[in-house]
Amino acid sequence: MPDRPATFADWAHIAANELGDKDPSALNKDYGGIETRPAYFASDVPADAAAAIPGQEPFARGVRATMYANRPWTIRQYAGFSTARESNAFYRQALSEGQKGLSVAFDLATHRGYDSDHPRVAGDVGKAGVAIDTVEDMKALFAGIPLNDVSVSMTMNGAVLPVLAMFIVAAEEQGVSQGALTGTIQNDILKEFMVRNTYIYPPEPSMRIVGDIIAYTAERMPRFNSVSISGYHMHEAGATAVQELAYTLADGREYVRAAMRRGLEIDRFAPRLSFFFGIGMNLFLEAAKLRAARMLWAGMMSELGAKDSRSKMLRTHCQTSGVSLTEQDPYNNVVRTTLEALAAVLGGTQSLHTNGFDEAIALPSDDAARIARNTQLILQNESHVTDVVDPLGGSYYVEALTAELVDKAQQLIASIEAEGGMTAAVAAGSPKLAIETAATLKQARIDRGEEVIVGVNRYRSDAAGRVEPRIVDTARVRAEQAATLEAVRNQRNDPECRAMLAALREYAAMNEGNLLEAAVAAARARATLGEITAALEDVYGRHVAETRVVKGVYGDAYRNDPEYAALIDRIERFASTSGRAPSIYIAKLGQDGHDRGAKVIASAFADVGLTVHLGDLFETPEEAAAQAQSLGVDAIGVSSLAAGHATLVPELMTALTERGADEMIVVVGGIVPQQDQEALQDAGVAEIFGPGTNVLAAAFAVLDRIEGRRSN
Ligand code: 2CP
Repeated sequence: MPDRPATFADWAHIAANELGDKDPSALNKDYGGIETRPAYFASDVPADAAAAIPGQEPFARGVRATMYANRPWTIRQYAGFSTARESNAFYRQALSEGQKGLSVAFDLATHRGYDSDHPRVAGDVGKAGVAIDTVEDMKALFAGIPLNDVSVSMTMNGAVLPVLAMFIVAAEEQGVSQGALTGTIQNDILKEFMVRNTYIYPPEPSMRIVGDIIAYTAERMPRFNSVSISGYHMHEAGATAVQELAYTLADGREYVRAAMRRGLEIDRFAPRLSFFFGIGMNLFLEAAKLRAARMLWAGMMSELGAKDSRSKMLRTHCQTSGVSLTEQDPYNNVVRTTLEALAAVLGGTQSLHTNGFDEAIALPSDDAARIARNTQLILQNESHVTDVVDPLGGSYYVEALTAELVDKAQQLIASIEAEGGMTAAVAAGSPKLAIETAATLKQARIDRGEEVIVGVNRYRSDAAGRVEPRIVDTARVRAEQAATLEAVRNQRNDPECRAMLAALREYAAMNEGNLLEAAVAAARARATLGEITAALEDVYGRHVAETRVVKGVYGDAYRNDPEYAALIDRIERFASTSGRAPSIYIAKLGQDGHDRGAKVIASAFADVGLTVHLGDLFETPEEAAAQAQSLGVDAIGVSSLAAGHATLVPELMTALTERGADEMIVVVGGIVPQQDQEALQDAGVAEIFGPGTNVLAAAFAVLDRIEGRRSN
């Protein structure tokens, strides 16, 4: 028997035989500021890890002593599309097939507080979620689903007041009191300003709304989770694990402080704060991330004065990563999702969504949704991963990784604190820029093949299967919603409804009362989602984000690359013959706030020498056409992730023609299903760049088009 535990040096000595001249550090990996070695030993495990017990602070090994051995995680699939009636049928089917909780996806118009008949949302209704305009829609959404029994999560941030109010009223009219409701509202506005972009009001009044909801639910809805503090969207926007941890927990601290400032006692509301993380393909890193998150939160809450152990428990939902899914060879996504789900489970999640394999293209089809759900059922019922609590506990590597993540995240959290906390950092834009830098760097690594994606930048197959995505007919959904809206407006007691909206406006203007309480009264009087939102908009205004683009990151990653040099050279030649660089206007149309793709393209195109103008979010086609024309650009690049392109891009082409600007080249990048591609090409779109497109290749193609037009 050896007389002491092995060390890395012992291993390096043995490994030298296999490494030849190579130093062992050549096998190290960098996971966004976390450097791993190829082997770990007992000496790498911090002393406190050996003493950790599941269910005990700081909860590295899980928030419950028995975890899945006693109760498995909740299978909670995020879903919703087109009308409330169709989504309701989908939910009922899912519950009958083994799903345990509901998670509602709202459409883009609802997120941004517009009724379905508002002119700004022509391309957005029923896209990426279900359209909800009134209490009648909410009642239809949950018809036949007992709300005192099934827990319901609602992903809503901007229009959180009307949506939660309508949920409360719909339950009340189903005979379920608000005190009996179980579930979660996302209500995490800070990350909206950072990455997700479905904000409505400016940060300060938005934080008041979060506080009002925390206060209201703490008093009247004790089983309801008041915030789902979300790192998922940061993960999807390209954040490193350390960034996701630090920014999410710093957001959490900000909400706690906001609630405490208004006089709430921490242990009254903190047990009902919950979390939400994204889970990508780095299996052990992602599992360690959840362990680290729990340790960080327990420490943070103790510092803030929490005494109740439940206040210090980080309970979380997880979702497998949408951006890890590929349009190419889509059945590979089943494998990816399974691995990510395993990471979430090994990390100790409370609730989980697994993506459908066709979600890189559109909303999941029935088949994809069933397989996604079955992935979790198989993990729970066949894999035996639920039998033992925290099976990774004590792994030299995972324990060391957990400690390293805690350490690095703490450093970043301290730097946010030095900036004045997360609200100040968000206002200054530093976390957003840091995430965009990480995303651009990652894109460059993928484009250069340093990060392998099977079926995309390596091992491509011509035999790869195709999928038939679910298509939502926006025009039909919009017409149905408009009819219901009209009926509700005709049947309600108008003076009463107006009085309730006036009271809501008054609460906001005078900074008194509870806005959720006033919104519930307005919803009961059948005020619509758009009217409730507009009442507050009268007081608070609508937030317009400043658009900034990361510089130099893509270019630095490509230094000395011959293809990159050839592109730069070609652009320089263009500039010297034309007297100016080729130019492009990057547009986001409609209410789709996913701007990662637009930002990465804008940044990379600017680095290669194009003149790039990044448009504001949420433009109408007419607004984008006018902007592009006034800037005199050669091309418009539309970035589309939520399917509005089918309506909005043809409208853009018409607007350009009407303005006499139809020589402008239009390209579209993002998620464009095969079915839509032909229609867009017929409308005059020059190029369509799907997910996984190499950015340099896209730049060459755009340049070809611009130069081709000039030589014609
Ligand atoms: C749990 N329980 C147990 C055990 N484990 N009891 C005994 N032994 C155990 N081992 C109890 C809990 O205490 C709880 O009861 C009940 O069982 C349910 O467990 P839970 O762990 O609270 O699970 P949950 O009800 O599913 O809640 C999970 C979360 C919640 C994370 C706390 O916030 C949640 O469901 N979040 C989902 C968020 C979501 O769906 N987001 C969608 C994002 P008590 O309650 O009585 O204590 S969509 C994302 C898209 C991409 C977007 O944002 O755009």
